Amino acid sequence: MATTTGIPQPSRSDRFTFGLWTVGWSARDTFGDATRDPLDPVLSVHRLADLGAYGVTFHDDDLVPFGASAPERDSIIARFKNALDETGLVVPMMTTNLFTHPVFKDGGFTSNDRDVRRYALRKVVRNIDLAAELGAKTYVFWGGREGSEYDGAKDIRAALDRYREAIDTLAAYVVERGYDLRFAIEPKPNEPRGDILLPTVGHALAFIAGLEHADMVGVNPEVGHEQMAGLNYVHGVAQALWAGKLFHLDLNGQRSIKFDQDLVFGHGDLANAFFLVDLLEHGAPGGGPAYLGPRHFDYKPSRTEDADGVWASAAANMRMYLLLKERADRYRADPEVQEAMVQAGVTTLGTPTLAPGETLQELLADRSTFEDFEPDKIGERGYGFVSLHQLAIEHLLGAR
Ligand code: GLT
Ligand code: MN
Ligand code: MN
Repeated sequence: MATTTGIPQPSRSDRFTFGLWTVGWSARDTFGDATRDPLDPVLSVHRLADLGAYGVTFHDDDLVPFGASAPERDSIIARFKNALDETGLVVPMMTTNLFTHPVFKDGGFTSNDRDVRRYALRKVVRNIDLAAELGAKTYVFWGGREGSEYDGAKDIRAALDRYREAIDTLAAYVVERGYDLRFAIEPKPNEPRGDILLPTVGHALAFIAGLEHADMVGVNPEVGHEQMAGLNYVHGVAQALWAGKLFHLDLNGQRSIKFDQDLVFGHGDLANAFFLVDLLEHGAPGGGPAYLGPRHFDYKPSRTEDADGVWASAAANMRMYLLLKERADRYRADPEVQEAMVQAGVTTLGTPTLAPGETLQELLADRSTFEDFEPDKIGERGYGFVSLHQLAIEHLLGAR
């Protein structure tokens, strides 16, 4: 919905969601103290609802402080549920904090200490029960502490065995309980560990293929995490879609290969963000949205921002997405773009290389594919990719 200022306003139907840990980050970093007070999750629910969000997501410890007693936990959850009822916000995704407490300094599922691994499973199971109760459909696993700094200190093959054991055990629990919940593994190359296991979308997909309940495990790719590895986020998301594994996603901004910035969506590589929105909104075969899940923001309001700045930055994520969606819609509808796509061959890549029913023997017998093929002549073709990209950028800049 556009206002008179031309800035689109989010509404529930846009399905924007935020982690409680995003707006709730009090901005403590490696070098400095917190610059903001902690936020009451109930306040966050109300503020996000006022801004037009659809839901919230959280780690167990974002809502219930680590070590709270059972009665404290019950009353915190009851108060939180009340806020959800008052606002109509939903909880489509939940996750576990297996990284803050010192006990997880060497990881949760893959700690060298077996007692820690057993405790990690218990912590997750308890929160999976809450996720099912709150109606979450996706349970995320971000293994930020699953990794190492020293190659001799971690047996990576054993660690992967333990990772698989944990996910298989938890998946079996979900199946046994009959919960309507799927798992999504979130890759990240490094930070906080020097090297994290399952560092990219590709690593995670390969890991998932070897799981007992592979069908219920997908990925939760984050913009900045792929970009920290120098990778193209749109490619990663596209491959996850291609594999039927894009169960959830974390939108934010990152400027090149450096520490995890968690900027507002689109405040990093804007052109990549444009093509991501284009893929999500128009990437289904034959057009239309390729991804139907929540548009989840996992960003951090920068340390420089005060309380007002927190909500302004939350709103900025949604505005960026909607602005990019508007731009992508116009890009797709532009006949010049459609013509440029034909010229570039973008549309013919969908045609199978072999004709229907054609065998390799028939290809070998087709002289036009080799004997009469003229590589020098065909090699002269220009693809016009730059012109097509220029049209995209002109749309992105609002010039068309
Ligand atoms: C953590 C991390 C995020 C993950 C969250 C899920 S928490 O802040 O930086 O990328 O998505 O555990
Ligand atoms: Mn994330
Ligand atoms: Mn991040």
